[in-house]
Amino acid sequence: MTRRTTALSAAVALAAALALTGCSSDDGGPRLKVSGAYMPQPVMDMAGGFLTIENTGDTADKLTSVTSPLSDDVTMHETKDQKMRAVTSFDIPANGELKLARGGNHLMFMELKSKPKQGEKVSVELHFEKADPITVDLPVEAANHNPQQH
Ligand SMILES: [Cu+2]
Repeated sequence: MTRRTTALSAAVALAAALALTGCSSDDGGPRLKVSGAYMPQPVMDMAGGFLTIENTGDTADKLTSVTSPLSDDVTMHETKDQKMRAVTSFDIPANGELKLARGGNHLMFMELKSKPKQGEKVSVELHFEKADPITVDLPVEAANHNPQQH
């Protein structure tokens, strides 16, 4: 009885330890960090989203989907020859970054449930092939905001 209880509590402790370390990838997996996120204030019932995902891990990952309370229809777009095209994923290279910026890759929010104004925040959950999902708040900036021009 005592022995069994000990084994059980050891298993519970181990499970708790695993849960604690579950998000930080010391196992050589992708290590992702999001920066520079923003959404230009939407002028119609659609909006774009921009951010950079840095991967300091030795394993490549992919951004596979994006969800948000603002829209049930969030897609990933690339821009080629000034035309937007939906893609099923974006590559996040090992020891590299995925950059979503005006004129290039971006997130596309359709049929907005509300129209966020400058100064507000839009919550977005990023889903990856390997890494755990990351939730980020996109600050809403002026409609013509472009950090690259600063
Ligand atoms: Cu687009």
